[in-house]
Amino acid sequence: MKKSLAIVVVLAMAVSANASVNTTFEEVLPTPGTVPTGYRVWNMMTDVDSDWTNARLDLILTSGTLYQDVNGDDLRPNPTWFGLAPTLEWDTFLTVPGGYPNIVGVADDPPYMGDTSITASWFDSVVGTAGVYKIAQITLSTDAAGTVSGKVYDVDTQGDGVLLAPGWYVDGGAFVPEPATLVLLAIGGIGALLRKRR
Ligand SMILES: [Ca+2]
Ligand SMILES: [Ca+2]
Repeated sequence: MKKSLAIVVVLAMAVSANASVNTTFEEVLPTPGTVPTGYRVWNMMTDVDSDWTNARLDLILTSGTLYQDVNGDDLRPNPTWFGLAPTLEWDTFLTVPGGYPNIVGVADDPPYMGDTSITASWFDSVVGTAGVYKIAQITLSTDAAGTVSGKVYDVDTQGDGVLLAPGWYVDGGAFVPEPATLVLLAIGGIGALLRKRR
């Protein structure tokens, strides 16, 4: 038990060493009836402690689809259009900390925002500050499953970037943390129990 606790401490230190960029996927719970039937909406959120610069995301679905609105494109839509095209609000898109209409560039091999995959790098040209920012909206069908990888960069992590950590995958139309993360969370719970018993 002591040995496994020591390993946990080492793991926790390794995680905190990379803590300047922390990226999570948070479900948006829209008013029922407003989101296209059979889909779940997620925000990709990044917590940076310096100017956000760019991100890379590779999301490959093996089943299900991404929702790409007929009136949308790869980038965040203009909210003034939502009155005319309400489902546009739930499009899958990339964005930047400044939100609409900040300049965002999309690059890579090739930039691709499709019905079953995202393989894209994106960036802004704005010098921002530390904070928690939405950098993508990803709308998944409830039968979506697949793999997720990527990196997020701020000024402090240029050159290396920070891997999406915890790791994530897609199942049941949801972003799910990798099992290794669940183990850490469980061990945190055990720690709390041990403290209580003292
Ligand atoms: Ca920036
Ligand atoms: Ca789209």
